[in-house]
Amino acid sequence: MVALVAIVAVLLIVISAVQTLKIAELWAINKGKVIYEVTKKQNKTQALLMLVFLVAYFAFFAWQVWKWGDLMLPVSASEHGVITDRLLNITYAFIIPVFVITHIFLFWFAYKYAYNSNRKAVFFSHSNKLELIWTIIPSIALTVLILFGLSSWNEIMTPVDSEKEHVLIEVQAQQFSWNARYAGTDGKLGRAGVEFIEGVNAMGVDIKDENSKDDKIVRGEIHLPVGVPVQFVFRSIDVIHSAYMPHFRAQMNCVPGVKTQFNFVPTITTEDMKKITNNEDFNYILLCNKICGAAHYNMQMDIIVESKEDYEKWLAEQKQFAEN
Ligand SMILES: [Cu+2]
Repeated sequence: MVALVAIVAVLLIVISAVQTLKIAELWAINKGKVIYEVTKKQNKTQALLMLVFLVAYFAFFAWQVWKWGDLMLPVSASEHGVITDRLLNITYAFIIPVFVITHIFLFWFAYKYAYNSNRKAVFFSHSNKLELIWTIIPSIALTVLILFGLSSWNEIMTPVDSEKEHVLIEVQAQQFSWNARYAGTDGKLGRAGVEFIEGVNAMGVDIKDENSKDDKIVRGEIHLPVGVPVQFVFRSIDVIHSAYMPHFRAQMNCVPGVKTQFNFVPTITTEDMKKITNNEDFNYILLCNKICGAAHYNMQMDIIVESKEDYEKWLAEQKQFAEN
């Protein structure tokens, strides 16, 4: 509320300042003072400022990279993450040179071609050659990016073959926590839905479904075996959330009434990632990446990637749904 009042106040101040300036201008024009003529000196200063801005702009850009570059994500910890990173790097390789070159031209030309009373403009209406160049080059670049993106998307989004060894986990989002359920020894998740939520059955698992009996509900953290495909199924019981696992380059919306899915193969254990990042406290996390309410910022769960043996030991310690 306070923020809203402050925004309205600032807006009103800006509007009244603009109006006052307008009145002052009209007043001056009315009195016969011509106030729109730009002097040669002003013209030169403005042109020079364009150059100053160009240099300051790139210096600020470089400073940011230097200052905060180490806050970027560490190496990808999933197989498909490597593909995603490669796609991102190829995109950067296209757009960063374009960004630098176009901005140099933009501000350099503003400086070079500042108004000069001795110069006459060239009349130049059309050039087929130029049109072809600036149509064909971006078309080729975009086609390469789109084709590469589509093939990466297909590789990433294809669900794990159910015949293949994999872990099946259902993640349920709610304001403001995550619940997870592992398919038991039958490899199947029992039916679940908001209509079955009752008391301790916070995930709304249907107790009557045979497939539910050996399912395992875990809280606080999920464990994943390294090198084994993990098939996630996402649900939400209230609003839209987004399950974001940045180190695995994975993100998927959790939508009420709809099941969404994502899969990845974890490639680096938590212990190894601690060494890679030189951070003893490192932990993989699952975050909500959709602003879903007041405690959205705190909606997270730890992910522990470990050897297959350790994972199986941990899973064996978790209670089956029927035992609860
Ligand atoms: Cu959320």
